Amino acid sequence: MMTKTSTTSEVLIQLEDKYGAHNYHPLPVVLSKGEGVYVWDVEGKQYYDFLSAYSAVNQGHCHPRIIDAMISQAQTLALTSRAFHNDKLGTYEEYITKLFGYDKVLPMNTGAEGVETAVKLCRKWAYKVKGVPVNQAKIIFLSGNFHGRTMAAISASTDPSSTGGFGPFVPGYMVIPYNDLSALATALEDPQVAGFMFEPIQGEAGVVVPDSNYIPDAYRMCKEKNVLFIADEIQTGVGRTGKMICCDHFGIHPDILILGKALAGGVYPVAAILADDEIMLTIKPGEHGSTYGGNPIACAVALESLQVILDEKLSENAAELGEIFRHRIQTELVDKYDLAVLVRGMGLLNAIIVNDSEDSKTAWNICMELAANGLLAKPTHGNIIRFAPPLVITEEQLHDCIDIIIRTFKSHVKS
Ligand code: IF1
Repeated sequence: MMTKTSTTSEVLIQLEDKYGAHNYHPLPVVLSKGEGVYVWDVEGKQYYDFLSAYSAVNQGHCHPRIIDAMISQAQTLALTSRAFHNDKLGTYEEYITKLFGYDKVLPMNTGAEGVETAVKLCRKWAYKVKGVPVNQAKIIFLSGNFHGRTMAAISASTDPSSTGGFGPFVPGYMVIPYNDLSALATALEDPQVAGFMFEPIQGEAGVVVPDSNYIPDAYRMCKEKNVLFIADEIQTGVGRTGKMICCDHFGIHPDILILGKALAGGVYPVAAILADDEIMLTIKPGEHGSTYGGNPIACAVALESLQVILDEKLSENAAELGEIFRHRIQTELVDKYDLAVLVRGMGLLNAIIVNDSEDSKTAWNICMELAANGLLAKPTHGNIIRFAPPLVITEEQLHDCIDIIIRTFKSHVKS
């Protein structure tokens, strides 16, 4: 046996372990460089990135146009606060509202703040427009949801690791089973319900896709009860599922749309809450905001990030390559090897379900082997692996990646 020498990676991992809070358990890979679909670790090993920072890096790592936009804005004017106007905000606001078809946008920074904002906006609308008695508004959420880490977000969570030890929670929430229209019908009987917030595909739950009629039927039912249809497209939006937003697959226009992550191409925290005037204008000056929200760098970066999605036809690429991914994984892996039970997803947001229990280490072990073979992916639960490469991936690169995935699963079968 060779004596193990301490690598740069090990030293850096130990540093994080000693001085950083222990709120994560990452794969033991230390990345120091990224470009397009690739990242490199400190030892110089190259990987395909099949997590894309949880879909923040749809445009690929360090996209030159987005980086240029950020650098030139950073060198000119970075932050003014919203106490003053800035010369980038209005242009960006016009662009994003026209692109997604809304009257107004409210800019924030992180996804969780976007969710908080949507909750506040929905409640304000409930009291000012719908006529719900003060402090009585309720919002419906779905079991298995993930909306972020703040109190408003975790108060909706059904995952004990998100909620355990963090109570008391925000009141006024109803959580009903996912993909269950009769549960929704029952919940909507309550006249104090003001909103229905959902992820079109549940990411953390394991890339769970609802029945094809669920989103359109849920929308219609919410409309009948004058309940706001609030789509958290922080992960599914901006091209990831093969359309600009996932709701586009169903021809549905949410009352409130929350975007984040890839809205800024993975270089800056930018979130957007979009709604029409009847909803958005219920919040008056001084009633909501943030120091960094709508800052000039954020506006320049988000504008460029959206234009890159359109110019490079990244939604279309996600749709086409997603079909190839699921078809090859289905026919060459799932149909042939017991270890892979199922492949599911839309566009380039996909998951493979592994034949083992939720609390097993199998998905983690396969991800370790994938990393050794040059592909980074992340388990969600012990038996589900998410595959979400940057949308700039080419067909040739995707085939190379599918080969790696199939080869890794096969060799795991043998071990
Ligand atoms: C972490 C998951 C992904 C999100 C949706 C809001 C937010 C997220 C639909 C909050 C964030 C990330 C955050 C990351 C893990 C993660 C994640 F596995 F936990 F579920 F992506 F799939 N709505 N999701 O997916 O956005 O405040 O983070 O900007 O470690 O918490 P944020």
